[in-house]
Amino acid sequence: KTLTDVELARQFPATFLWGAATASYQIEGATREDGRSLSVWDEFAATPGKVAGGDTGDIALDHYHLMPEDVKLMKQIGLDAYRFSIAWPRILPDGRGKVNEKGLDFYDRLVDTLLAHNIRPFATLYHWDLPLTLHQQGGWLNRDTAYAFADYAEIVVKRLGDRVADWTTHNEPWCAAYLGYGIGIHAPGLKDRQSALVAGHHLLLSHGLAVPCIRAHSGATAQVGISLNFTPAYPADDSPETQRDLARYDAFSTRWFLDPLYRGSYPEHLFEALELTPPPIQPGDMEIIATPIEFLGINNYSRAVVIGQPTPPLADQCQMLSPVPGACYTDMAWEIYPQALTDLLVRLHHEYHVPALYVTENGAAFADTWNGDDCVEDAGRTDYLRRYIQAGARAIEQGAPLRGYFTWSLMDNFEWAEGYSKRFGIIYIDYPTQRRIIKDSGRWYANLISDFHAMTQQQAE
Ligand code: GBH
Repeated sequence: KTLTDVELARQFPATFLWGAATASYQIEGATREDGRSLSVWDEFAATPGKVAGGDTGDIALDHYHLMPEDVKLMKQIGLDAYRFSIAWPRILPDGRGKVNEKGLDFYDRLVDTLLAHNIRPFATLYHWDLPLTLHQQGGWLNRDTAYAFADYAEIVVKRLGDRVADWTTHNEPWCAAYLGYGIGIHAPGLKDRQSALVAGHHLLLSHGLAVPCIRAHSGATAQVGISLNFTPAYPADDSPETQRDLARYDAFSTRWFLDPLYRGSYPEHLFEALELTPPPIQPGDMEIIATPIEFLGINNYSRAVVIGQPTPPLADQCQMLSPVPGACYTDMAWEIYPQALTDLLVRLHHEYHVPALYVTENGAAFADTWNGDDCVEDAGRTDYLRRYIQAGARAIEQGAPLRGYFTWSLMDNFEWAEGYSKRFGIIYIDYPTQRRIIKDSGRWYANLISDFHAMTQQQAE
């Protein structure tokens, strides 16, 4: 049953945080300004055939210059928190060594502007824009990159840690490893499945190495986490083949990164199921990776439906049912299935005992159009958000420690290999003029947040 917005707001505890998320390369532009060096995504996007329409992040939404206006929009929507990422090549043009103060200055201004508007900053240290110089030294295939990342984390936290309490090391290392090194649809565009395992291990190691650096240089309240992408898998039927393939797919898509972080080991049989050899794990690595963290970030958009095969397929090549008869899809052809978010949060609570969870990304791409006035109708997105937020409430009811929700995304942006063709924002961007228009879904979200605050205010009185 659908709740009214006030009823929906009432499902959440008073301390719940409502936010929106973005990432540096997807919004900032100004890729050659103030000492920023290039990242693997600058090079990838400049390579013909890699990104739809030949789009690049060169200008993007020009957030680097329009940041104050964008923070005002966040305030207008009433966000409690804003999740953004920091571009490593702005801070360390060579990936390590000499610090570029102007790069740090930008995030310093962003954080101060957020705090002046009473918006809590959630900073992500890595959302895929690896400095090109590090890539030329092997990138995530080189173990040294993990140590360079910990040094970079320390530099950033030393500068912002007096004002930023909430830190995420990585965004979706699964994507960085598998899409970037395994199948090459993301930067740096390598197509070698074995390399994906190596990159994945070094990404995990870099996370574990960075955690104590962040704590050491941040205020006493530092909350450190990581964001993983989850596409929960369901069986298409109840055959034993389907059960078997489902378990293989789950190990690859969900547990590859989750198990090392929370159980200190890779899923049993993962490497056999991929027909690959284990990555180079040195003594002590798994302990470093499993260093306790304060929260887990959940990025969830959709689900997968697995159909078993007569002979077991490679774990990353399981057969999916698509389209699911009767199901609804977004513009990314991702199925809308809010129950998967409830199931996932409850599973992480029961099976992994994660002490705190945030939804760090959830949202929908739709082909929005703007006809020149001050509104954009996107009823499909509002409906999507309402249903997924309600799914979050159901997980809380079942005991999941969900502390906040960040929608993806604050604004339409550079959707990686899809370029600007896919719009995820609750704010519309008219790219030729850089005009921002709050969509109907953004107005709806603003109302939900204000209903929520009216309720908590009342409870306090
Ligand atoms: C996130 O990636 C990113 O963090 C963010 O930057 C991006 O803009 C946003 O989501 C929207 O894409 O291929 O049907 O099996 C999400 C990437 C999406 C990767 C789901 C795995 C599996 C769906 N993930 N995808 S499917």
